[in-house]
Amino acid sequence: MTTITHAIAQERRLVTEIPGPRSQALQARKTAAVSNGVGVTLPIYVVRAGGGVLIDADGNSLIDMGSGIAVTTVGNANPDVVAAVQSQVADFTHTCFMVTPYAGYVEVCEALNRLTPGDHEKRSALFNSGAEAVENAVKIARAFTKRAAVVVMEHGYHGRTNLTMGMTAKNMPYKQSFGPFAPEIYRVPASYPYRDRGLKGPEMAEIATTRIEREIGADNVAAIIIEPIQGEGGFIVPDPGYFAAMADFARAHGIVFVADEIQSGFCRTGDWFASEYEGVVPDLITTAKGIADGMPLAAVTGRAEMMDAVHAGGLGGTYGGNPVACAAALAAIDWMERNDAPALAREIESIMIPRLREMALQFPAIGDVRGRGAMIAIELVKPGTIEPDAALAATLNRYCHQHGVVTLTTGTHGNIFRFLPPLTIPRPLLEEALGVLEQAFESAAS
Ligand code: PLZ
Repeated sequence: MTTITHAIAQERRLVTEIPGPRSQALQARKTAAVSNGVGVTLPIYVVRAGGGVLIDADGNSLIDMGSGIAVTTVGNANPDVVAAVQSQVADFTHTCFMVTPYAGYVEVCEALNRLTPGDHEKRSALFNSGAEAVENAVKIARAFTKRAAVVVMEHGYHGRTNLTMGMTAKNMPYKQSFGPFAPEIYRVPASYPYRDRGLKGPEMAEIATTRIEREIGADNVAAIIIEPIQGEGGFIVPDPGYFAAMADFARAHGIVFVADEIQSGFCRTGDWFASEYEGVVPDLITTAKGIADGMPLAAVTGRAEMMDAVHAGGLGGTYGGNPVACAAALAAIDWMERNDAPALAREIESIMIPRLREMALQFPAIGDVRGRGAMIAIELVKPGTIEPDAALAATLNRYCHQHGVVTLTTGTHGNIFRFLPPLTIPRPLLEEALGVLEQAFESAAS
């Protein structure tokens, strides 16, 4: 990997049990002060982070295999981002771009228009969160097409606001007791190669598009919204041809094709955007997470005629494209370009996939190894079947946490063990994390 210097020692070092006494005390305060609705995966309270590690309040140093859910792609507190944020925050913190604008917002939009797939004329608009970007993509598609229906996928995830909850597939924990949801949202089959019983990408697309024609009517559809690699649904990489066939169908019927690249974008999968893998040029693309190294920023980027179909004043919000978040994004994007971040992601894939395939030979509970770049997962099943084993995912997760590796699970069935390391993670730490996972399997088997 390219040599990256780190301010924090890049090591796994446990000096207390996990969580330690200071984290436990903070967790007790959390229980007393924070809504029970806000869950915590691993209650170690972080005081510093960078490279590939998180340091907690007890002085433990844990390997970060989650990047705060695919956010700190350029490394937590990346020094270039820190410098840009410090400089901006000293100049001004906020004006509201809709009241008195500033250059940083325009520069982020220019960068998005340049970096997203396709060389057609584009425009962008900035928001605060991924869910907000998805909502705005729907607003834009409806304004452009003058149609109402929105098509989403089985296993899809798009956020926790009312519209995006309705667009999200999984009930618990995202939707339970929070309805009613917005109307005109329709769900069709996604391509899930491990579970599609041999059906190929184009065949799955045929099933999905036939459903759209029969049950909704293609002429009523404003937008088809797909994650090129599904994130919360289980790191599902569609079978070749599915994603492109869905884009072709949209184009043939005047439907706006939206790629939700909030988790897969910004070099995470070994390309700048995962849509590029199949050469698909989405009409609109939603981004967030990796765009600004953790500062809240999200965007919709797309065809000028679609983005400009909205009346002036129809898009916005008090904080969208905050100047500090924009400064962070410009520094993060610059870092990605200078360090060939897609190549860093591909290097992580080349280390992880062979090692996980080896483990799959040894541990029959690993039913599938998949993913691209630094977005990699294993699907856990009851050996000899494809029956999901969520309990094993939870057991392995606990083992990794207790041994100083921050790991995450995902998936509609909760049985996917996923890896989203920062691209700055030193190679030996990555290998050490995989070693801990191997021990977790051994410990679960004994
Ligand atoms: N679209 C594809 O992955 C966020 C959600 C974690 P926000 N994924 C992590 C959780 O439990 O809330 C996500 C995504 C895709 C949209 C979103 C929503 O982005 O920034 O969380 O609103």
